[in-house]
Amino acid sequence: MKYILTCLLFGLFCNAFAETDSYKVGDLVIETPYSRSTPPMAPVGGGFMTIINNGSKDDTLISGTATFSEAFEIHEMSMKDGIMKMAELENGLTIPAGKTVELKPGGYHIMFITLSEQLKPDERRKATLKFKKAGEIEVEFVVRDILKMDHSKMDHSKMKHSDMSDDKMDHSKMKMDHSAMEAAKTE
Ligand SMILES: [Cu+2]
Repeated sequence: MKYILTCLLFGLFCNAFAETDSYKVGDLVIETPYSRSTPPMAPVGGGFMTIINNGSKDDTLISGTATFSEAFEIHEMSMKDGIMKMAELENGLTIPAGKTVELKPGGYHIMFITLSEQLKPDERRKATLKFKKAGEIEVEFVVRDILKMDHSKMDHSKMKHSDMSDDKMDHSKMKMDHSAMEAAKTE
């Protein structure tokens, strides 16, 4: 009864909780793959998930393919000297033995480059993840409405907006994520 009441009070949280998707491949568990909705004609989209390695050996997310984009890249976003930078992880993303790695906005993420279709809220999009040891697995990315996202989890404190002026932005690397950033600005 308490649980139900809590759910009524925190409808949003419970809703997200109920949508947990979980996939297993080898010693890995992939939880809640999701993507952020994109505006029409946006060239790129971002993909996020949690990867748990229950094995005794490290594994690596080396590549993947998506049914809705030309390329699938593994990226890292980080703050360096007050500047947001995004770079492809050319050797893939290591999932250490016994550890959990989270792909989330502002950190590691999948970049779907040259989208062949718009990512609309609540739709699901298929993609295949390739791991060095565990092999391949097809997962579905649930598209979350970027306008309804939980901002408390996005850690805005680390995004210094004053530092994001055009002259300081590393355009060579940031260009690809502009669609997402523009969408965020309209909130
Ligand atoms: Cu990226």
